[in-house]
Amino acid sequence: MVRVRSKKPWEISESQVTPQHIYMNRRQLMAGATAAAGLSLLPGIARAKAYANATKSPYSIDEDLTSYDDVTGYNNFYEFGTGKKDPARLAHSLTTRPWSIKVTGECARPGTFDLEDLLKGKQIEERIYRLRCVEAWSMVVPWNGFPMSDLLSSFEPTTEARFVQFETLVRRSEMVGVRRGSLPWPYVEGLRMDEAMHPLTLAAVGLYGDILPNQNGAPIRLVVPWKYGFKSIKSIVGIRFTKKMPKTTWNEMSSREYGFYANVNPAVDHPRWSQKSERRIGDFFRRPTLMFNGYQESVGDLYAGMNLARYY
Ligand SMILES: Nc1nc2c(c(=O)[nH]1)N[C@H]1C(S)=C(S)[C@@H](COP(=O)(O)O)O[C@H]1N2
Ligand SMILES: [Mo]
Repeated sequence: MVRVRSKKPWEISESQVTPQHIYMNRRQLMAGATAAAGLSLLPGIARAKAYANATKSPYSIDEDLTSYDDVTGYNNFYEFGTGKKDPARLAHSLTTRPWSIKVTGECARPGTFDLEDLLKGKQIEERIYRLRCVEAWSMVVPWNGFPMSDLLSSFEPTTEARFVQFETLVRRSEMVGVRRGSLPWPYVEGLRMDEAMHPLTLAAVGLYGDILPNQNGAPIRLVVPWKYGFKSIKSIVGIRFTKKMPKTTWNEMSSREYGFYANVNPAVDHPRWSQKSERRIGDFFRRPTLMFNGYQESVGDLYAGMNLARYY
């Protein structure tokens, strides 16, 4: 398959990489827009992008990026509605500062941790990863974050910790989808410890060089690029180290359709549709889906000898 070499993020023009609200703001100001009273009094004109200087990660893939508008406009985040456009419309109501994460279970240093403290001194990387949804669409996103293993190891999980569960915030007053029902809240997800500690597993705090938009799981979410998107839980407030395989939302909803492992696998179909191909958002044609979403070389060993049709 011939692939056109894709542009590196730093070769893309500013209008493409700058989150739109900032870009618009800058443009308006450059045009000397004075209509909005007070706008010209904003200190420092446009806020600098939070992760503009993130180090480029060697774990990045070299593929065309999905546009900022698609990454932030076509989402799954049921706390803000079940439609793909709902989160972009409705997630602005979420307050993401201050933010804390409660860490419990099989670890030597449980406690409640302030996000600012957790981020202190962290080297933020840019990693271009695919996100592939179980509904057979995919995106290529320049995430900003750091290895989840960094965060997890700071709590000193014990040898009893075989799995880790993640939990999303539930705040009815700010989450219209929570008020409507549709899923049992909180949204929970989990990984086996070796999956969680794998260097590809990312604690994401930004995308396209800036902080995460609310609809993408602000202020901190998981990204597990070789698994279906539902594993990549958003707006995390709880982490629990467990001996036993933890409960996960979609597996509880329909275990026949959504397994705990949820590794991207073109050979194992969803009971209601094929997983052999996918449509990259922005493309017209479908493309063949790759084993482990193309990360086989990195993660294949984690599943050596496992029957992946049984442990889907
Ligand atoms: N808390 C929470 N996390 C979630 C979801 C959700 O509904 N609630 N949806 C999941 C699904 S199904 C997908 S495909 C991805 C989508 O991430 P994106 O909107 O950043 O592309 O988020 C996952 N994380
Ligand atoms: Mo998904």
